[in-house]
Amino acid sequence: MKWSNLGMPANASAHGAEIDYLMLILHIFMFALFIGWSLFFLYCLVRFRKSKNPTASYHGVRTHASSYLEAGVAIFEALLLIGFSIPLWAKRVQPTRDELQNPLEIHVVAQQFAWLIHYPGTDGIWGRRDMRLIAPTNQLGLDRHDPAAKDDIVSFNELHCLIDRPVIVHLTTKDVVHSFFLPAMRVKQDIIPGMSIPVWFTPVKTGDSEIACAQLCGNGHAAMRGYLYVDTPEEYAKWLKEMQENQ
Ligand SMILES: [Cu+2]
Repeated sequence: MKWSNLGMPANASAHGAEIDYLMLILHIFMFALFIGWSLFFLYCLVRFRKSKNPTASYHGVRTHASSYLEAGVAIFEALLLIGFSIPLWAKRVQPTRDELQNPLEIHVVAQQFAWLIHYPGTDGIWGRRDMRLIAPTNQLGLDRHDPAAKDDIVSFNELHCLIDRPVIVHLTTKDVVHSFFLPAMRVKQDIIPGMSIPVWFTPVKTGDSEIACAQLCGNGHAAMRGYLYVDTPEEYAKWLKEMQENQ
């Protein structure tokens, strides 16, 4: 673990280094702000101490300097938001065609307190899901009578993907708000009831890492832990075969 990772596990995604860089810059700026405001605070303690200021000032400042300063700060922050943050966010959520060559698409359904992971199988079509079919043995409510569902794979807390192949995860929830967090991939996205929200990343290192829920979603929140496996093509094929036999 590098100090510049700020406590995060080693990055394993193509875009992660940029996120880490941004986080580092943000922390440096925050540290500079902290030092600046602390010095200002100390200055005020000395400058306006009681012994030198026995009576309060009832008129306060007589110039508009502070108003102009505040307007300047507001304009600067608006420029940062419009000129920097929004384009950066657009770049993150709207991948280019090159970035998403032949993506692996997966549905992840969050529930209290687990991750249900639904692969469309060889036909590439997700089978029908119906909440009336939800049962202890079918937590996803997958309709196995639907022809598209015949080859579907449902995995519990285990997400397998392939090295160097972009992944799009479509996030939904069965109950409350959860947040899909892949620390090693530098991906975190809230999951909102009634919405399907996509996130994407390209894994560049094989190995396993954690899937965490990053929204306090109930008393079992801390146990809502899954595993992300970045496989070689051989490992992935082997896992798929095992899963197909056990569905
Ligand atoms: Cu949760």
